[in-house]
Amino acid sequence: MAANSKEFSKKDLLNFYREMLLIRRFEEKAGQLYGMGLIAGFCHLYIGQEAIATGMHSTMKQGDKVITTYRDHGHMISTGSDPKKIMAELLGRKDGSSKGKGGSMHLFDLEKHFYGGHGIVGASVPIGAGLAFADKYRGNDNVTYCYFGDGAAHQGQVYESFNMAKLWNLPVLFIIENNHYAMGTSQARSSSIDELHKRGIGFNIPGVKINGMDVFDVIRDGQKCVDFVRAGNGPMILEMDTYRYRGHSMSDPATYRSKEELNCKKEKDPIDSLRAHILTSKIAVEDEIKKIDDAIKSEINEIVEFAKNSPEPDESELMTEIYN
Ligand SMILES: Cc1ncc(C[n+]2csc(CCOP(=O)(O)OP(=O)(O)O)c2C)c(N)n1
Ligand SMILES: [Mg+2]
Repeated sequence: MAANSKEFSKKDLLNFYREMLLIRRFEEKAGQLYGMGLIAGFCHLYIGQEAIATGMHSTMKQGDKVITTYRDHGHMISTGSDPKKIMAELLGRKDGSSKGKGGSMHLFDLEKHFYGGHGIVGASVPIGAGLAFADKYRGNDNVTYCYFGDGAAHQGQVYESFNMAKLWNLPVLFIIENNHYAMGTSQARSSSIDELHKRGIGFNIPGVKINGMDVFDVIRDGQKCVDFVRAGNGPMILEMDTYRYRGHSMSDPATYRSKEELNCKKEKDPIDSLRAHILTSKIAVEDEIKKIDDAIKSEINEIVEFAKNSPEPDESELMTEIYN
């Protein structure tokens, strides 16, 4: 793990571990519930990418905004939004964060400044630039954390947004979660360059590549970018080098990549590495880690019970809050 882990207190380290594990277990449970037919429609898991949401979240201050893609459960959990409401949303229940009418891809929590959950590839980028414009217009120093994937990084609307974001020096972090696949298409087959953080050169937007599998690297390098953007220097591009351990969505057996590749990436599991670091550096003992693991197991059970016990939305809600 990165050397700067020493800068954090034991409490911080255990909190990073707790949050990443909560996201992991939440996602594993969502996968199971999908298999049991309790979740319908699309569902994209964040397993493998947890260090990014957790690490970047730790650099946020009150009023900062988050917007992301359909792979959104982990980002919303990391804003401190109630996971019970998120699970209820996945199950299409009344107590879900979008009243059970949005589902996995359309999570939302205004109170936590979480602006979705967007199913259209690339759509989080112009909307994210718009959120940053609003903060600049209001004259505060908040920053928008705008997430999208390596596949989305080829979308035209991304570059229109880059141009405006730099022209107006908007306080936005364009965070590319490069998990190296866009559905089944590898980055190598679809991108003219390897280094997506360089995609801002033509717009005069600086970019950096960050190891997205190590929460300390994400925090250390991410914080520098946040400071730069918060100080009024305009947007930055953060390319997070990461990997998703499951298929693109629930219907994807992921046959386009080899077992060797997957196993090699699993050796860098961000949660396993953090756990190993905590133990080998004697920050905590096995027993303390086990207590956290057990507490999360119980929390997940409560989350699922809450979601299952929530009723389906009333029929009278069928035509409310929708475009028609
Ligand atoms: C405009 C648009 N085109 C195509 C799709 C279908 N689609 C859904 S996800 C996806 C791949 C996106 O990959 P990436 O941006 O790398 O994100 P990841 O799923 O890896 O997180 C595609 C092509 C879509 N939802 N929207
Ligand atoms: Mg991808």
